[in-house]
Amino acid sequence: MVTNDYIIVNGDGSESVNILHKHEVHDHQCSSALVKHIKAPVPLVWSLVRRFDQPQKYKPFISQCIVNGDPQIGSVREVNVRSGLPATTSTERLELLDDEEHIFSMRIVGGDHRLKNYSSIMTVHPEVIDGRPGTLVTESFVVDVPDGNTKDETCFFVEALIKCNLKSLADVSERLAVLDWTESIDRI
Ligand code: A8S
Repeated sequence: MVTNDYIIVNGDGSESVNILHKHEVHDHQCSSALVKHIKAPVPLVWSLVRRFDQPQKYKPFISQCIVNGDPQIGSVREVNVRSGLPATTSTERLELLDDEEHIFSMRIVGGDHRLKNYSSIMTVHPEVIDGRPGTLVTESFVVDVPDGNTKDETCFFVEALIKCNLKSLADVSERLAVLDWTESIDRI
């Protein structure tokens, strides 16, 4: 068993290992972490990330999502995936939602796709970008390597999906940040 050490570079340039992104990784599993710098403040980015019931607000491959009742730890969502991917549905459980520390974690518990025992964690940290409030988002995951695939193939596939999600999260957040900014100009 190995662990996936993930180093985060803090805004002041110092480095610290973020233990949240250390996963237990077994032999038949793969794991990695991705980061995205977003030119929008933490409250705005977090307001999108925290919505367990609305992943389609920023995830481009999701067409619909249904949660029964108010989302809370242990809630399960049924997600419909857009056509063109090797999947149509996914059943996902909310594992952790911390509004103070800005931590979101989910686990995939079913669906007609090949990602078994997938779990992921996202953390959202403030940083300064071009002298303005920005956000550093880190997302890491662990998943079983499906029969017939290699670790590298599995990592490449999942990383590609997460990169799309993080790019879209940045686009949506940055668009909303500009809207807020122009609205405040209108009020002057
Ligand atoms: C997420 C992360 C992932 C989602 C994957 C990796 C998925 O929704 C898609 C294609 C698949 O083959 C698997 O945070 C699955 O959403 C887009 C249906 C789970």
